[in-house]
Amino acid sequence: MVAKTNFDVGRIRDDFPILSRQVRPGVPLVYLDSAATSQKPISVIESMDRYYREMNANIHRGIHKLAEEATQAYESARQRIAEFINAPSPEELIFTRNTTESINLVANSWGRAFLQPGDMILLTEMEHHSNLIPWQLLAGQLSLRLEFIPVTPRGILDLDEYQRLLKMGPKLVSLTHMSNVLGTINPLEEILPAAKSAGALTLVDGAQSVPHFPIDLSKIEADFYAFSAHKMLGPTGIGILYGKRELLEKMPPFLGGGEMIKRVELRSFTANDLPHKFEAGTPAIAEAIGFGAAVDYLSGIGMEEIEKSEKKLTGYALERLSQIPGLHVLGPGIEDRGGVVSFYLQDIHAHDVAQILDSEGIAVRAGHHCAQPLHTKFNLPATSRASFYIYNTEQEIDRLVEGIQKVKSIFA
Ligand code: C6P
Repeated sequence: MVAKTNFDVGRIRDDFPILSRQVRPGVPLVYLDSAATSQKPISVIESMDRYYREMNANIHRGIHKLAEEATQAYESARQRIAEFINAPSPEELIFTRNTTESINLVANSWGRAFLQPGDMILLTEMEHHSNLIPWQLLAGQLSLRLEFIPVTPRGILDLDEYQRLLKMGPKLVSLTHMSNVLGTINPLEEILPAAKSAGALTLVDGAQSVPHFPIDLSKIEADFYAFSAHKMLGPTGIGILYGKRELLEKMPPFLGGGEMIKRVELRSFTANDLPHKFEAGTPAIAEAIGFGAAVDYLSGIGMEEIEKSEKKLTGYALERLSQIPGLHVLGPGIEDRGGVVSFYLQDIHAHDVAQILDSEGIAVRAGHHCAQPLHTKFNLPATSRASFYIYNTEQEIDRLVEGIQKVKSIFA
């Protein structure tokens, strides 16, 4: 049988109108900031436009035709996203605003209901602030204890230390699947079963993983899994919290209001069934529909193909960047990482690097990337970061390398 591949970067690029724009006259865009947010294909933009033009109505409430169509489109998106990550059922997927809100939901609902003073939450040193601050807030309010799996100088988790920390009996292990700074893909197949054996629940921050490689929740034994649409070709303002049904059933609602109730009296209410129990108020309907279109687009290409092509591109970037004297890349080798490459140049501030690259039309991120403790650990105030997605090419990496050479020549 001839191997079938839908991966044709030229064709893919044609689906993203923004990629053909110039940043300034004569300076074409090289977008290397997809870890911050990805660009959107026409199919996603059109799906939201169609909703507003043809079926705009509130959902789950009306009995008229438009309300019926809008509800169907919204729930069909949930169904397709559930299939995309092979979740047991769509009712275990809660629409939130983003990964940050998904984690805050768990901290505030599960955390407040089930944690006691002195209980321990185990995080890692490579977490994004979204998986740090909600726990710091809760720890302050409930007198919890926070511990951290250390990151080694190579940029991977110290799993021996993890085993030792597990003996302290954490109630929850919450960690990122892929670091937004180091690119490290954490070995969940080792980490999650060990947490379960130690009696801890697990939460995985999938903001940087779901967009880039296949996620199969029937194999990943996570109790909670969070991600955002906007990093995987979808719109901003919508994300997912997956939670195991038996946990979500036991958790109290996070926000109160319309939609999350079955019956209300003046002094009490009965919560709605899953997933509506956690979706108070009018949701982001157009955004959910756009999210559905985004997973359709990714599935049309195939997540295995996407993973393969990003590995190749990242390998190329690592090789080219390693040839630049004075440039240091953070994180492990290609075997343990995804398409995020943070780097620094000796004696040149990351913001200067990003600014000069921008003058060449190259969009990278500079700063601590919302992972300040990790930068402090590596003794760096900031790094520059190039991050890749399905529409990037080796020619764009070459432009990045030329841009960095220009930075060096200016500061020489
Ligand atoms: N990281 C970056 O440039 P939200 O903003 O809620 O959609 O995603 C938060 C988040 C959580 N975890 C990880 C690992 C992330 O990378 C992010 C978002 C962006 O790296 C914006 S700060």
